[in-house]
Amino acid sequence: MKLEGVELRRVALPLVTPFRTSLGTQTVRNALLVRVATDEGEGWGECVAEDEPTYCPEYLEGAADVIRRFLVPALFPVDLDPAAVTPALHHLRGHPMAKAAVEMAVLDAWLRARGVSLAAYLGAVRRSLPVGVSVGITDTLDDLLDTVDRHLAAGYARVKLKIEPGWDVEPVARVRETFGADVMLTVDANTAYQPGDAAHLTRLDAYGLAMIEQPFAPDDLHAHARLAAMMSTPICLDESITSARDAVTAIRQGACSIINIKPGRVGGYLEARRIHDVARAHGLPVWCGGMLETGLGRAANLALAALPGFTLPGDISATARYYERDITAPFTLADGELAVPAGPGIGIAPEPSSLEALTTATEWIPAP
Ligand code: SMG
Ligand code: MG
Repeated sequence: MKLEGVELRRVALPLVTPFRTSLGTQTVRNALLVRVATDEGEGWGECVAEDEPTYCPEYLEGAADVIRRFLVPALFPVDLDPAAVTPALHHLRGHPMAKAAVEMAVLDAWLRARGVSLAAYLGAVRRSLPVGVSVGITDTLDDLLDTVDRHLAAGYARVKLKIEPGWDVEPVARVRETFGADVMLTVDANTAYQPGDAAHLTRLDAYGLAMIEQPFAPDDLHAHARLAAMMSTPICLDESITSARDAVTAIRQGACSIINIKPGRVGGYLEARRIHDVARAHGLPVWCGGMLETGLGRAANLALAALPGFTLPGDISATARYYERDITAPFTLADGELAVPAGPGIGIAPEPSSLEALTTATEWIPAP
């Protein structure tokens, strides 16, 4: 398959409610879409980098620049198939989210041309999935309880609370006592704690959490391993894991017993599958993380999350939890589950009128 040109498209999707984490507050999702035009048809990818380099070093404008300046030019001469993308970009260091967006678009185009779904290509074993919801930090505990109540009523299988120092034990205790022991509850700190906070974090053991996600800095596996030895609550890593090799290192060091897999963070869906494979070989459950994706990224994440090792509900919520209007048809919960797209490629494409309405800029990168 030959690349004929690439469109970079910025879209702006206002969030239905502000999303506050230990990293900051977001009110709009500015997303970068990558449309590849090839001799076999087109495909769509989504870059999950955010406006600012707070979750990770990448940011949206930087990702657009590296895609335009380095990634796309490196792919023009290549006879493309999905597995050829990462090797062709290997000499360019870092920028996993930019690379993942390009790989996703190539996957979509290549699979579409062959009539194969991403789910089937990756090895999915389920057609629909129970999913979770990530609940931001709220102004008051009452707001938090109202939000959790609404999500449980909608049918979510797991609730994740964002935590930070000063917003941890009390909200967890209140949610647990209000909604009971049966709710699958987790917390995510997005690196907000210091190793010296370990003793404080062990207080969360009293609330039967399914996991605590990324309490410490991404490069501090040692602090996570030490906490794992102190706590009965399983430790899940997100920011720390950027490749299958990282995953093996973290598992060997005892730094985690669960992994949050985000294709963007690890450089694409194929590396994401490798992490799934090594975690499974070590007996670790994994789940699919979320980056407030548009319907494009969510469709692809559902395909990944349908693999057999994804035994925990992911951060793949219904469209209504994020956006009033998405660029694709909405995803809706049916009996607490989201359907895995079954059509060719990622199984969904933007709806032209929504895409136009939400687009803020487009740019065309022609073949030389
Ligand atoms: O897409 O539902 C979603 C958001 C899930 O909480 C979510 N993502 O660390 O896991 C995480 C965060 C990263 C994005 S907010 C900085
Ligand atoms: Mg996380």
